[in-house]
Amino acid sequence: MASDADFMRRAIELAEKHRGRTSPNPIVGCVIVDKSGALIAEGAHKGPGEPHAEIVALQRLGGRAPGATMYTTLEPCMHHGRTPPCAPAVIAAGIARCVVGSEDPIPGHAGGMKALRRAKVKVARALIDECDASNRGWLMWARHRRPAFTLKAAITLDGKIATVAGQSQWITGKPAREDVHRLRSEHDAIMVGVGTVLADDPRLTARRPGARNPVRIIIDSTLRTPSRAKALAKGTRRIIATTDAAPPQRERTLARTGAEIWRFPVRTGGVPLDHLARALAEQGITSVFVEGGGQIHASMLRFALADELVLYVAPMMVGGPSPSWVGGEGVRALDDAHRFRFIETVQIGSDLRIRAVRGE
Ligand code: AOF
Ligand code: ZN
Repeated sequence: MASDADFMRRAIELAEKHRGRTSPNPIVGCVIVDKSGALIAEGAHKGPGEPHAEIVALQRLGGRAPGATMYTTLEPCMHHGRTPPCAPAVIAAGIARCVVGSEDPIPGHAGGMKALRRAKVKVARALIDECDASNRGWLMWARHRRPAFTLKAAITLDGKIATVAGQSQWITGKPAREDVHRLRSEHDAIMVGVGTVLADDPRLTARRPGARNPVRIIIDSTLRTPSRAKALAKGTRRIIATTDAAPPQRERTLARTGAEIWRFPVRTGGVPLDHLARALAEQGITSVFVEGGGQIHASMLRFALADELVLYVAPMMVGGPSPSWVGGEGVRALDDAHRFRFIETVQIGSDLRIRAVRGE
């Protein structure tokens, strides 16, 4: 007999197929199981304006599923948004039991579980942590009105991103680099500092078959980005986040590339990343993949915006005073260290991928 967890795992799998394409909506999956324990319908949410996962699954059954159990990775909603509310449709279909993963944190959208109980639908929970993890970006955006940030770096065993002569291509092997392209396509935006643009001239695209390209963001407090930078090539939206200290002439030149120039008040330490995070959230950006360099990573830590780390570690060492992946002033006391908790280590080709989230 398959368990609640098994069916919820299938619902998460259905949701995952649409990762990177639903913002500013969550990814959501749903399965319906009849009284004999047979899976009779599946559904997933494809993006804004598209029907919610619960509705997709119910539609497969003509909107009727008397006595059945529904598994949904997110609490059925109670609001008229781009589409009608789900909880009343679940009740009307005759669902007897609804197993929910994440709670909906948006006031006005939530309340689905309560409405179901009131209508005598049994409500249970399963795989809450897994469902929450599947929508880390969206939950951060919904609760705190900022995107979730993932800091990425490809490093040597001694934590470096280049040799003393500045050589950095390539530290990690091809499989690890392909994995980066997958992660790029799963985030709403990619962000780098102008130092990285000047040093590597990255394209910041997700070069994978069928991949969707994220918004590109360059942090550049004085607008040193060359207008011919590859990261400014036409395609998806390009944002240069700068400060009032940047020369207006540079702004005019860069605006001609079609990039948006976002000016923020000058503060010590360059672009105020907390303001930027709020502004990005207002544009419906729920997840940002930060690819360095060391100054940006250091600032992300300082602004307490480093939610997750993805480090690709190559089995090599370069030694010497070459830069490590986090720059800045550094802390003096271990008590002031930024702490994380490992959530994964896997080998990809000959490299390791280490993932960690902010520790308590
Ligand atoms: C989704 N997909 O499968 C479920 C969602 O205005 P809308 O119609 O696009 O609704 C988006 C909100 O609906 C979303 O923020 C969340 O609170 C709720 N549930 N959303 O996009 C789904 N079940
Ligand atoms: Zn809904």
